[in-house]
Amino acid sequence: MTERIRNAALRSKVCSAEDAAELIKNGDLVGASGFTGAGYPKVVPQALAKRMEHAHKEGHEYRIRLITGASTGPQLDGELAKVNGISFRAPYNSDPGLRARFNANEAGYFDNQLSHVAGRALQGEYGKFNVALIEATAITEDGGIVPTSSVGNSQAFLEVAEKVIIEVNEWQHPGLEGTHDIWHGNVSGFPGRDIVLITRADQRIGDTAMRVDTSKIVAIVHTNDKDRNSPFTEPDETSITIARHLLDFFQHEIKHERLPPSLLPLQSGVGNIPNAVLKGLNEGPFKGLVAYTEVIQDGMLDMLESGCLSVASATSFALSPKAAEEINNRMDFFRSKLILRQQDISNSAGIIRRLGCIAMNGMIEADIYGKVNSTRVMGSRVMNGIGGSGDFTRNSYMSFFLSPSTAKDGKISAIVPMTAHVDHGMQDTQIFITEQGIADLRGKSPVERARTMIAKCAHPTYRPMLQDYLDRALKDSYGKHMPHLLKEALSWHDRFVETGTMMP
Ligand code: 0RQ
Repeated sequence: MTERIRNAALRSKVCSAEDAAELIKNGDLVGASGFTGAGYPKVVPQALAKRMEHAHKEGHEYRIRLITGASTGPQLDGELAKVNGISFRAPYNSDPGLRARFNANEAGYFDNQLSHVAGRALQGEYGKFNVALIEATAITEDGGIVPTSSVGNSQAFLEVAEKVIIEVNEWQHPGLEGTHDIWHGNVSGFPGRDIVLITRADQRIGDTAMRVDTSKIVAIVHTNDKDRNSPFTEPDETSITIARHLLDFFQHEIKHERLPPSLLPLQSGVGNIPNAVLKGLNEGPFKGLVAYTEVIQDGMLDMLESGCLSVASATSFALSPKAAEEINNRMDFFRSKLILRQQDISNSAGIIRRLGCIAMNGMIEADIYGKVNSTRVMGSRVMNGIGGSGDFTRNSYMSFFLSPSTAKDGKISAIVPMTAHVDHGMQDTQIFITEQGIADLRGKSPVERARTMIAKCAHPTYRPMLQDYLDRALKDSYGKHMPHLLKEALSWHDRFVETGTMMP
């Protein structure tokens, strides 16, 4: 513990998780570390959940408002959801138990764009932060807080919170110290933000630790508990086909000099399709690639290993248990090639535009004109949240949505007449890829976009239905610029809710 808490004065703050949890009161606004199942506090939330359960049994309200970097893990979102201990949550969640609470309207939720959260916290949008609950690898001699496997919004929470509770987690490799790049300029405060001078993905501009007024630290808890680390799933046939289309498209763009041979800084979501894309990139002819993204996943480690990728800049890891072990065993090799930044820097619109990133994200559904719903199934049931897909889709040099053309064994078409919710307007979207093909919508009018989307991306089962909709809309729509039959546009969703399939 002495090695991990190097500031002698702060050692007097060490206490049990139960004692630390007692400092979090009913109604408190808590800013916690954590992003895609990495670097979130683990033992204090579990102790807090027990206190909440007890209070609820006694008939007392005991719930918090919780803001994080992005998704956390079962020890935080999962445990608090079980006891209905979260009254409001932002900006991203993937815990199934908490999702069920949102969808039953038993907990409030708002999925901010991930780059906005630190700024919104500083502006007071969420209210006054009572507590920052932050996981750390170590506390330095001068009181610097070294993050763990994610940075997220922790620096902003340390600034705005009245009280700070730190979990020093010995499961996190001590060699993580040095991978972080924490910039102490005015990133998201207002007015007069500083220019964040990142002009290359591999550039370090900051410090390796976060700063806090140490008099605010009220508790330090020792932990030894692992990150969520979801198992890696091998890409299936659909994902491999989608990845192959994308890699062919890259070659085509290079041939037409719209992309350089080393491509551009890559942003990639997590899951089966990104896994297949990263595997394909690693096996393909591309060399000297860099990633400027939110999360570093297994495939990126393989690319660093082979030399295909020279650096991965993100705000978090999102690794399988096997890859987490690999990184721990070979920290010396990986350390110089990984940079973890605050999420208002990893997802900064200005930097994404300056670097000219390539954005690759998944979606729930797109409509024939290329509007995208990333978050709400049938317009009303939230899945995860917009995450960083908005930050990267709007600001990248080139942006892709990659998705199977159907969901739920073909009962749902991912290409619909009109999306039941919109996260990305058609002015922000460019290229769509399904296992059926590539719809390059750049430079096209709405009607041309619709014809291309239907022909290239829709599943053959739904293609004639979409074509029929467009043909009739072209005849009967109020306006013929972006034709719609308003009474029918959402009927596919309605039919699914009524009958369990979009097929008539
Ligand atoms: O549901 O789990 O019940 O089977 O959505 O779908 O096909 O496994 O795909 O894991 O890539 O997720 C949009 C959710 C896709 C994700 C989304 C159902 C499907 C399944 C998952 P089940 P798949 P993925 C980087 C960028 C927003 C945030 C983002 C996401 C489940 O990509 O959350 O991009 N994106 N962040 O059955 C009904 C449809 C459906 C559908 C899929 N049309 N209708 N259900 N599903 N399409 C990371 C961060 O920002 C942190």
